[in-house]
Amino acid sequence: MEFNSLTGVKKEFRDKLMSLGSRYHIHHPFHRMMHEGKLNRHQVQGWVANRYYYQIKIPIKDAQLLANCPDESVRRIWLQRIIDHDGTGTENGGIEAWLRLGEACDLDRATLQSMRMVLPGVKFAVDSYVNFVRDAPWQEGVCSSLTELFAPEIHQQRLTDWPEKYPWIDPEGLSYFRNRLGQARRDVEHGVNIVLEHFVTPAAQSRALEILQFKLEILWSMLDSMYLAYVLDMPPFFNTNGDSWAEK
Ligand code: AHQ
Repeated sequence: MEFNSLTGVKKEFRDKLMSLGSRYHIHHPFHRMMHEGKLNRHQVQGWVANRYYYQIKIPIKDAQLLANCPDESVRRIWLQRIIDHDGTGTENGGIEAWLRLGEACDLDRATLQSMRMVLPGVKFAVDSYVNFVRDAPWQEGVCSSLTELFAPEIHQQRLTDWPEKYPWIDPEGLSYFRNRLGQARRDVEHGVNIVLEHFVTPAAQSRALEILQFKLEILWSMLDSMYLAYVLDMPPFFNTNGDSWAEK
């Protein structure tokens, strides 16, 4: 079903889903600073290291959804999402590309893989996403991925901005964003069709909007934690006995 040629109730529902784009994390102050070239090296590195935790949990989340889904035609398509992140024996996936993004930002792989820079608030937000999909009906899990309706713009923004505004970052490292442009569009088309077909009553459609709002809050609160730590210099326990939280 062509997303843009809907009519009637489905079009109304689609428009309501799209209207939540105003709450997408592209509008978060941290992302606005990134877009305007205002982040320093430490702030970019903090973002990359914390988003690494999100990236490695996406295939776990997708596997949870597969485990809940009895429809092999859906599983066959959804499986690609795991491959996109984990790669195959011959092709690197998004997790490897994210490690290379880290290296392009002068963060070695071991530092990202140690997770020692992952802020508690980021961990709690990401874990709540994985746990939601583990426990929810698979169709609700699909709905929670629809924040990617708004993702192509944010990936394109980084591809456009970073070479000019962060010249110290090796542009080779941006391949994650480049790959994600097409993958996000493909994933969202599949996800939206499932959501439009499954969430048909007014009550179901308000549930779908609630789920999308929940995921928008996850993405927003991840950046809240990063803004506190890296922009306001208030990492967890910054005002206690002085031992730096990240080094523990
Ligand atoms: O890199 C991202 C990614 O692989 C995914 C999978 C999808 C999901 O299943 O929830 N959402 C998502 C997102 C990725 N990148 C975010 C970004 O800002 O770079 C955007 C995020 C999303 O919009 O949900």
